[in-house]
Amino acid sequence: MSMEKIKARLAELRKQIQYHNWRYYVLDDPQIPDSEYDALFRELVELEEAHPELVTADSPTQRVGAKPLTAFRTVRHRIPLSSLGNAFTHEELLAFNQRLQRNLGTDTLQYMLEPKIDGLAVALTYENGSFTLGVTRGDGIEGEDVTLNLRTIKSLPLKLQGNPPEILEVRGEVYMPKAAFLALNRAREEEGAQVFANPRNAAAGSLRQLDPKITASRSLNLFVYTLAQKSDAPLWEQGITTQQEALAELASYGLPVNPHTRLCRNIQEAIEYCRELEEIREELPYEIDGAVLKLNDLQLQEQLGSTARSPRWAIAYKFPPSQAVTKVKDIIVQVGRTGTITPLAILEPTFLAGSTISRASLHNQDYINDKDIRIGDQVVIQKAGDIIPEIVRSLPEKRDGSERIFQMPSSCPACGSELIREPGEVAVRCVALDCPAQLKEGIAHFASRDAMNIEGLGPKLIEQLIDAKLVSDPADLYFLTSDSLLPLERVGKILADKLIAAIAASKTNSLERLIYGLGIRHVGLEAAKLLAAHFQTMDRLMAADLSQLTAIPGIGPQIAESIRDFFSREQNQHIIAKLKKAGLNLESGAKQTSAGLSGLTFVLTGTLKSFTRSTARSKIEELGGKVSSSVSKNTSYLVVGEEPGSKLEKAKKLGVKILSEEEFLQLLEENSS
Ligand code: 3BD
Repeated sequence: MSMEKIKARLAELRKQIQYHNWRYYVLDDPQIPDSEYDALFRELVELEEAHPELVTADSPTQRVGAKPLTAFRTVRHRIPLSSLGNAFTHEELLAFNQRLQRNLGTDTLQYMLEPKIDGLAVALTYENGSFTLGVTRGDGIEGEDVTLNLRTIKSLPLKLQGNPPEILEVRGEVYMPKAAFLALNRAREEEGAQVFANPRNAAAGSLRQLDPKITASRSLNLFVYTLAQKSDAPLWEQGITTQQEALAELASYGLPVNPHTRLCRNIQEAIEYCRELEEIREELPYEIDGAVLKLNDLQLQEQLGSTARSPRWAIAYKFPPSQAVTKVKDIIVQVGRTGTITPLAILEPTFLAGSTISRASLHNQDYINDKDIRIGDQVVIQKAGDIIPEIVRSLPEKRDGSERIFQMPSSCPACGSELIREPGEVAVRCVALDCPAQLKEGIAHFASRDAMNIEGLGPKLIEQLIDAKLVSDPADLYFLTSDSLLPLERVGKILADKLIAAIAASKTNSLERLIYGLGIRHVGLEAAKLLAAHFQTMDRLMAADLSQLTAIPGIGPQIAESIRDFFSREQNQHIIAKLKKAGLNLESGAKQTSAGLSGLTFVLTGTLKSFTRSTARSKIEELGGKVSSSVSKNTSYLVVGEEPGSKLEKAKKLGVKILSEEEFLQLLEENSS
């Protein structure tokens, strides 16, 4: 074959494959059998292999890049991405319409309706018809460059059809189809990996992979809904005067536009269509959580403009929570950190509004009695705010006599001590000071992210530590040695060293983290911050009386009472004394927050033993320092972990000070008390 012929054949094959991709992935209406498509694709691959110099970036063979990225680049959006106001009832939609009619002085407003895809917003740029940039929404101002991952989405054309302009920017939603989500979670469960809570999280996790090969294996899909920019002139000067025409234009380029969009001539039609969409919601192969109403006329859109956050001409109608019927297989009780005993319904796993529900809190005996929920009952479930599963009501008419009435136990399921119900409270609690279940929850809370953030100290390990009697309060953690951990099952030298290092690193945490970590009833993160800022030291907090506590704005009598109660217990005073002895930071104050590391810029390289990059970063930032990703002459310190990268060389060349992990820990310690 002559070179001319080869080029012509390549062009022809690419064009045909692009066309059939579009028929298959965008229109869902293939024109040729898979075998024929495969033959075309194979021919293209072979011809490109024989002539690698003729491979183009927008060739259909080039969806999955060769090597993984090391990080995503941050990109500023040329045109920011807005947010969207919400409506939860039809009345709110009528009010929205009235507001627009009043503002525009007309009573004939048409709306374009689109299903609201429960995915992730992205901005796509095409230059001269080729896909060149794809960025996540991020905060609307800046996002991450996920071009390589988006290229793996089969319905996303690498090359546009028709006569695309020099620059085209479109926005849309990346999502994971329900079936792909269920299959992915099934596979992850088998591998023992963490399952995703819903398709949206799965889509986010898949789009955030540094290796496009992983993204490619995740069956992501896409719908576009905004023509943000076509060349430089306003759209209506280019013959596009409505959202409907904009969507048609997008479709004409071969981009995937949702087939369930509809023009409604007035708000009544729009509301009716919202109802229809809700009816077909379950049958759709992807999750939608509502409908988006957009004023169809682009010039009227322009006239209305936007508030600081969102356009005045559009609104998202959110479906009311969807419900399902399932069976209560069992009711168990859990012991919380403060000894509260909560009953929990174990349900026949059911897929509802984006995730599989297998348990729902029943709160207390009164709640169970009021709703007459029995073990074995069929019940109606829904997700409150679309997140927290709850039982709406039981279906007594479905009973067959085998159901059992549940009664809260009179003794603690973990330690056997008698449970009490304080006057005026619905909750039943275990007040045993040495209840292992409470201790376990208490330590887990102490180690949690917002508290002392001890990495690697998960529920399993905590249980082992308590069972082995190595730990009977949080302060005991700081007296553990690597050797004392070795007898524990599945704990080797490396893990033990890592854990001890992570525990030691937490000694320098801020006072507010420690106060929060103590798990004083009613003292959340906010209250802990107030207390640390006000008292500055643990000693002063411990000595404070009720009136001193309630004098702080934001600390009410209930919190104050609870703090007094906590510190009046001898056992807790003993724990604080042990923490002091272990050398924990028990002070806050100006020195720590402002001076500390302020003015210093750190760069991290290699793997740190004591914590992950993000924890190291937050520690530096907590002390007022900055973290940068690249070494320059302005870098104050390069912190070097194991297997450092090229940054080490660069730092040496520039004469930047280099810190080992140990030196870095020491620096943190010195600057935090
Ligand atoms: C959809 C804004 C406007 C162009 C602003 C009117 C808020 C996510 O199917 N139209 C749609 C969908 C989302 C949209 C707009 N049309 N904005 C739209 C949208 N058919 N989901 N969104 N977004 C996209 C957001 N995302 C994350 C955090 C905050 N806001």
